Amino acid sequence: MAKEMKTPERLLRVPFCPGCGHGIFVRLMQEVIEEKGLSERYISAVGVGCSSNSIGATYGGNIVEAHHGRAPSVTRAMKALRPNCFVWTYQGDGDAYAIGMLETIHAANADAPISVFVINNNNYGMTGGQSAPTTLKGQVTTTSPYGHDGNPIDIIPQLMTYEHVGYIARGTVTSAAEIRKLKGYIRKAVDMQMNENKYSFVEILSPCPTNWHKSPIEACNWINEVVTQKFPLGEFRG
Ligand SMILES: Cc1ncc(C[n+]2csc(CCOP(=O)(O)OP(=O)(O)O)c2C)c(N)n1
Ligand code: SF4
Ligand SMILES: [Mg+2]
Repeated sequence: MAKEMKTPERLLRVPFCPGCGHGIFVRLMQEVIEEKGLSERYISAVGVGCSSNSIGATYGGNIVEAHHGRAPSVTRAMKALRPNCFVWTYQGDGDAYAIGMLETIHAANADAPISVFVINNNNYGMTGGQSAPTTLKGQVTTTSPYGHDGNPIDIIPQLMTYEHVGYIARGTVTSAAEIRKLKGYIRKAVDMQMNENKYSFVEILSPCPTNWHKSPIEACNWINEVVTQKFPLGEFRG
């Protein structure tokens, strides 16, 4: 029989929209933290965005809301003070690659022993679906009603230039198989920090059906057929 989660009722209270990928990530992270016996020994800094909604759903560890984009810097300080804790960020693509790009780059370049998890849903979800640095060329958003005319930024080729970075992967939540794969990436990111004292990074391509004006299934299909062309999935380091 599958192991029962200790906090299902709290997870059920997480206020994400139906079909959103955020809740799947929160669930996976909780499972991995439990599996690895880190329930009483983790600290995380959450970005400003729909990830902020998770704070009420997590338990046993210390969660802080970082200033917008600053979660990697906040967690670097946490790790320095609590080296035995698993320390991680949970950010959106706008948080990590727009206002927080500086922190994202410097934490990786410094090989800071933290784990960075970024939900990439190709827009600013929480504030109503504006264009983000990850918005695809031609994508319709509330700030690009005739189609976005910029080019999306893929952070992974940049992170790959830092030879010392321990683990880099991109997963998604569009099927049971992909979710299982993503859970493996999360486990490896945790291990890289806790066993090797090195930086790890996992980006998660995630549906935002509300702002994409798609059904959950259409949103997953769009990720599989279109988004992954620009943001390829897989393990790139580690
Ligand atoms: C300093 C500052 N600038 C702008 C905002 C408005 N704001 C709140 S969340 C957000 C972006 C959220 O997008 P993302 O990080 O991609 O997270 P998502 O909600 O899509 O998961 C912005 C711009 C803010 N709260 N603080
Ligand atoms: S607005 Fe988008 S990212 Fe935010 S909870 Fe709803 S579906 Fe998820
Ligand atoms: Mg986003």
